Amino acid sequence: MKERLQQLQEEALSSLQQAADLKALQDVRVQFLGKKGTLTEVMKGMRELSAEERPVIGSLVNTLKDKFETSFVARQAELQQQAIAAKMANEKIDVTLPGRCALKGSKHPVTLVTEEIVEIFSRLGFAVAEGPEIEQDFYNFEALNIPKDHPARDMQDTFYISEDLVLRTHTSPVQIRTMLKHQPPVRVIAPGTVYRRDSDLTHSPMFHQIEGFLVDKKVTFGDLKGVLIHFLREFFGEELEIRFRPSFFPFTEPSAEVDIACVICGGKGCRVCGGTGWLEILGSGMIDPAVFASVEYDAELYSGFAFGMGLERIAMLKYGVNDLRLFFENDLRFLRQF
Ligand code: 2NL
Repeated sequence: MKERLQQLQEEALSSLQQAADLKALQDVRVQFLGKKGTLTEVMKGMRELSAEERPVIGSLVNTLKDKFETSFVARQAELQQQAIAAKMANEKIDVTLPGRCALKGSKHPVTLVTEEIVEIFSRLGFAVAEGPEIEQDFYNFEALNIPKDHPARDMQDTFYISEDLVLRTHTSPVQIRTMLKHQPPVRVIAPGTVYRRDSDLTHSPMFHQIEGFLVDKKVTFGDLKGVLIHFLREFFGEELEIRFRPSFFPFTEPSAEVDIACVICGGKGCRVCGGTGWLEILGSGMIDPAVFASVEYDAELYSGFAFGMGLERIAMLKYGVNDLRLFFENDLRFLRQF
């Protein structure tokens, strides 16, 4: 029996050493100490031993169990260490690797020109005003001296929501609202989205505009010219050539359109300016007394000028973009260039 125990000890301890992982280690334990384990089987034979032999063998069995237990715990710790080490190696992060670059947005070219124009007029004391894109007929048309039978009111140009509601066709209604709320002197610039029933290569049904106006005592056409020339030279460059050309708008009298020397050819004549050397850049004029009447300003006491321009057109000229549709497609290859 002693020899059998000695042999069993060698087998068990060597099995523990050979267990390759924690699961195999548990199996060794069951094989050795379990209900049908090898040691358990050997101990059953103790019943046949004599009274002198039994305590000796019993003591040997206990020693063997202790040795097994010590060995088991040691091997278990070793395998646990190995498992952790393997996991760490597997999940290792190289913190010195360069990070993935965060995608950085850029401002839309129409936003950029809006901000630059607002900045120039802010320096002249103009405040920024905003208003609703869904407008009442009164603010969008009636108060601006655009009578019911005027072509600008035609179903072809305006998105009607109801008999009385439209998508604003310009940002002038913002200025009407401003005049109804504030007495002169007022200087306001109104950038925003506007809508017209027009869609082809050079027209989008949704586009952007900036309008401005100034009302005070003794405002003259000279003030209009001075402010607009200053703005255009700040925006396009000090040397820019500018001309004022008589025009007509229902809400201004007299009215003028402003041309600048073609930014592409410098005035020589090219495809962009249609060979004329000039580019139409904005519309303007002295606010019509009929507009003052609708906001109850005293036209005998006050005068003022107003102007408006399309922002997509300005952005195209400033950045040399030759296709209006690029502004609305949101192609990142285009937008990332700004
Ligand atoms: C253009 C021409 C213009 C105005 C807009 C205006 C506003 C009020 C009263 C009088 Cl509240 N006028 N705005 C005046 C002249 C021209 O815009 O070509 N826009 C793209």
